[in-house]
Amino acid sequence: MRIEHAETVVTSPGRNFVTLRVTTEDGITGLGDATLNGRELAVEACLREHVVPLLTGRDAARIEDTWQYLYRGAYWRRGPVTMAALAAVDTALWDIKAKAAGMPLYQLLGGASRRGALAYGHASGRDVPELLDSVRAHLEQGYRAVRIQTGVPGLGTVYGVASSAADGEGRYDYEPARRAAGGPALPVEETWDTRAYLRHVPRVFEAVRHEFGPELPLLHDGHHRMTPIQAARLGRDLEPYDLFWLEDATPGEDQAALRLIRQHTTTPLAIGEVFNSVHDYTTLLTERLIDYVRSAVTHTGGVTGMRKLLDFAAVYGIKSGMHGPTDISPVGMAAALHLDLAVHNFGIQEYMRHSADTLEVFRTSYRFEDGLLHPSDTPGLGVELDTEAARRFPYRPAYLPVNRLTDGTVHDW
Ligand code: CS2
Ligand code: MG
Repeated sequence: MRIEHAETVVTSPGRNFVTLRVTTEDGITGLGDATLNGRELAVEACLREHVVPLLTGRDAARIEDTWQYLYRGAYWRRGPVTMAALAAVDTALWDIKAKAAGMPLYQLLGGASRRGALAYGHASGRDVPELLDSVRAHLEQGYRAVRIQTGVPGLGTVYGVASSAADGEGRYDYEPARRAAGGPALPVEETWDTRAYLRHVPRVFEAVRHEFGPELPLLHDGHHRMTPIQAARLGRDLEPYDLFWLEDATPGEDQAALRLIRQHTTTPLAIGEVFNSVHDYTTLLTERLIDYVRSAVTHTGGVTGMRKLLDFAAVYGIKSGMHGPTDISPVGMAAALHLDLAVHNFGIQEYMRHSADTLEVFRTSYRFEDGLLHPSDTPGLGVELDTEAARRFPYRPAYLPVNRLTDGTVHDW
């Protein structure tokens, strides 16, 4: 089953996506998500200029060999751009293999280990009343776990708060990558004050628990902003509210910092959405410093890369919590769902619902019912790309925000 053609498709139905489409000589096509929010064209160029020329003529069935060929053959290995490009090739080849076998991908990964993948949505509000309404709306949409984010008194726009009410389908418009108002495409700058945040968050969770009770799984994203001792304090202060996880409590590349946090709190920890290989996790996993790995198939070398990571995590009793914001395309989401269904050490799946325009470009078959996601039994990934629709949404450069402390110092966003 030789690869006859491979091409990148850049489209922007409300936000930018890069997709790789691979076609074999017998006309089977496979898709791979190569979206790296704010740096999309770097991955697209890596694919178009350096990777695609190596694919034509290769046997599409030799997935592991192609993964190793592109990973080791690049010489300059790892990193978000290289691993997103590799992910797109790998995912497309798994899509092709499953289509050729006439099976949904999860069947090739060992079959279903559960009925469906527990999903969590993004409840948010500029203040607590708005947040409580958002939690209610997510429960009405069928979510059985929700992430909790709010504004911080005294600060302007901060990470994680949807900018508008839900649309007719209950989808919230939250896309962090945007342009500064008017002028050239420059990152929007936000202001941050960790001490104000640390004072505020426990009150938020007290209000949510008071309103919704002790059972509802609640998650929170610290988004890389705290020092280890600040994260330790927040983890301890949130223990009465029994979180499902506290995510990105500190910038995860300082893996040893998690030792300090672990010493002070039993709040479960999740890290890894900005990681791109199993090597980013070595200390975190072998010392059991986290409870969930946050990587996405799209950023971690594809289905092959993600499976290697999850099998390594399973040895230490650590579960998956795959990244699933709207800047992971429906192709990347579908790939995650096939792994979610098959692996034993599944934890939870982030599921921000894509916009109507996005779903016009990417025709999906995965389902969200009774709080669970299922990839469907369509052969392959179960997603097709409508190139006509894709053409209607030309690329528009957009950057993720830059965060600054109140004194102007650049901080983690
Ligand atoms: C966030 C992401 O979903 C999450 O947990 O950390 O929304 C993240 O901010 C975006 O993926 C950045 O593009
Ligand atoms: Mg996050």
